[in-house]
Amino acid sequence: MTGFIFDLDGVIVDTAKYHFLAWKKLANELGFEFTEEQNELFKGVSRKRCLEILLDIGNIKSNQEQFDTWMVQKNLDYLEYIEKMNESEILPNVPKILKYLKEEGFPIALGSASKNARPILEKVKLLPYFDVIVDGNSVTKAKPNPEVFLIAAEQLGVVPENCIVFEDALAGIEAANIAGMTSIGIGDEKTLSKADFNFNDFTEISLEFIEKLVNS
Ligand code: B16
Ligand code: MG
Repeated sequence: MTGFIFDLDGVIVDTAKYHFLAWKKLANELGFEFTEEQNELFKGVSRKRCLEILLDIGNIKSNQEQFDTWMVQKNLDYLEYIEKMNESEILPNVPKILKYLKEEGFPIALGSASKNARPILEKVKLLPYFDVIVDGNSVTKAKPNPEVFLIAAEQLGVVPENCIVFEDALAGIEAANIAGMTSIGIGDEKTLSKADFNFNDFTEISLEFIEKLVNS
């Protein structure tokens, strides 16, 4: 049996823009600029690691209490943005693929670094498609460590070799490869050149391609 594992941010929805706005607000409050280009470094990276990188960019030193306060502040701002999300923010063709996989009886998991994954899936009404959710609340090691995908495979009851992972971040592609899974890069082919297959987005992925992949 083949199992399918989806990353969230950049694969199912574009929440990177909301992460960016919340990190930018914090950076500005701390007195420095944060650009969309720098935000690229944050994709697929845990919240804690993102704040460490942000503070490096701003050359800001902090004690543990300040660090924790800024983590909470950023998340509260981010939650305000995702509160307003709805189905219109699902990336093109994602529902069609999920529907097909569900109808064909394939087990489906989410494998995301985000601790907000479940409420986001609820907001965009995709939660019922997922048999398993492995997110930032259930893992201790960040991608490229394969932990998130290995737990997803185990919970799906599918051996890693039979799992297919959709990812938009290099660290995620590396995690899938280390796990021995088939990796499908969604986004810039140059950045994601380590993926087994590359597509700009789901509109380029046909049901025939998935069928072939499963039977190969
Ligand atoms: P949170 P993914 C990741 O989601 C984002 O790409 C990354 O920018 C973010 O820092 C991380 O989730 C943690 O998110 O602050 O909501 O726990 O791509 O792994 O689905
Ligand atoms: Mg992602």
